[in-house]
Amino acid sequence: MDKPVGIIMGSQSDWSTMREAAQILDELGVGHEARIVSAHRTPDRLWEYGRDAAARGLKVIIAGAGGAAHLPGMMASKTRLPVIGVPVQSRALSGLDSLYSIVQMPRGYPVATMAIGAAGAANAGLMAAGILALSDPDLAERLERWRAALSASIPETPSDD
Ligand code: RP5
Repeated sequence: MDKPVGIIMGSQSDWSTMREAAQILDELGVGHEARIVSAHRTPDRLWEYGRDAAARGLKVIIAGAGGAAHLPGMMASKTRLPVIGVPVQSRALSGLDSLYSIVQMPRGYPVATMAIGAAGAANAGLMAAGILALSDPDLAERLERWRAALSASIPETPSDD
């Protein structure tokens, strides 16, 4: 299977959040790879990943980090591929630091920033699938079915259980 989506994160500790993106992509049959690429701890790895991403066939990058979360923005500065940023919930400031670090990019280098934490990571997977579905009718149909199933799973009345 092709792997058009790269999921990168600043630390092993981010994986419990970022695997939500991987799970959604699995459900939708979208190939992906996952790598630990830290803006601060492995800057050379970040540089090489961004330099080679498009040539390797990646189409979208999902980047998650917490705290001083510079990974998504730095990756956006290194590749023209769309970068979706996930602010990982941090221990000290509950992810507000991550959100602010990711969302306020300077003009010219956008990062599509999701919500803090697991919901943001899952939505990053859906956003990546939506981008790829623009040029993949089969994936578009799978995404439509996924959305319809979620909608159908929501009860119309609340339960006391
Ligand atoms: C960031 O620092 C990572 O993205 C992670 O969210 C946070 C904490 O990393 P660890 O100390 O758990 O490795 O670089």
